[in-house]
Amino acid sequence: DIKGFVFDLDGVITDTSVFHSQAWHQVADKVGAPWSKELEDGLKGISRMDSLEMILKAGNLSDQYTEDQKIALATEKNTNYLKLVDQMTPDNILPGIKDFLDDIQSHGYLLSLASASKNAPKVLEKLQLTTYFPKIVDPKTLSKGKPDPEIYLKGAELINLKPEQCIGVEDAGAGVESINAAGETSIGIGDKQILKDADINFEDTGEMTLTNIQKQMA
Ligand code: B16
Ligand code: MG
Repeated sequence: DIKGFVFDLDGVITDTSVFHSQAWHQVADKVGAPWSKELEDGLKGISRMDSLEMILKAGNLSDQYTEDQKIALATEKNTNYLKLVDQMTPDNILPGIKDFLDDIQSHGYLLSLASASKNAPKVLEKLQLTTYFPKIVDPKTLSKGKPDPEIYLKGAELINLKPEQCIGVEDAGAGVESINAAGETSIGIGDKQILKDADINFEDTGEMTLTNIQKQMA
């Protein structure tokens, strides 16, 4: 029986995935790495330093930068990203999410957050959703990022549930892989081609309701 939900943040609860992409695109242009839809999708759910590495690799530039220069590039990206986050309000919550959170909470499901983002607490604050997520996996404690199962296993552990009692919700291919490897039921939101391994697919957040989930699990 399902007793809890482990949520991704960027791209599921809010539209920050667009801000991440925008800020990374600037870095790619600066270093002269090619930007593509595949790269953009592949970066979703990937940690900050791993994302930078993917961008540099796309331009065969990985060995052109020292460790310190890489940290400087990642820091610059984060500064640009945080400027966008600073403008955020509860209007940046994706359609239907607030109602869905209220609905699952009133049905007694437990909730935790499995975001790769070190900025997750700040983003939740801007969205005024902090009270829904007393349990947040701290990405600093992870030895491996998505697609490794660690983050979704910790998300279940934080609410004292077994993975099979949890549904994980993701917008990223790497995230769906992580949920599946953790042994949870996966919901993929967005492009069905990219999220083909998800147990349940929704085109957008507005379609994600308890009734629609139950229909797809039957
Ligand atoms: P930060 P999620 C991920 O968050 C984003 O999808 C990804 O684009 C970003 O690089 C990563 O967080 C790290 O974020 O630089 O803020 O620590 O989708 O797992 O909520
Ligand atoms: Mg995401």
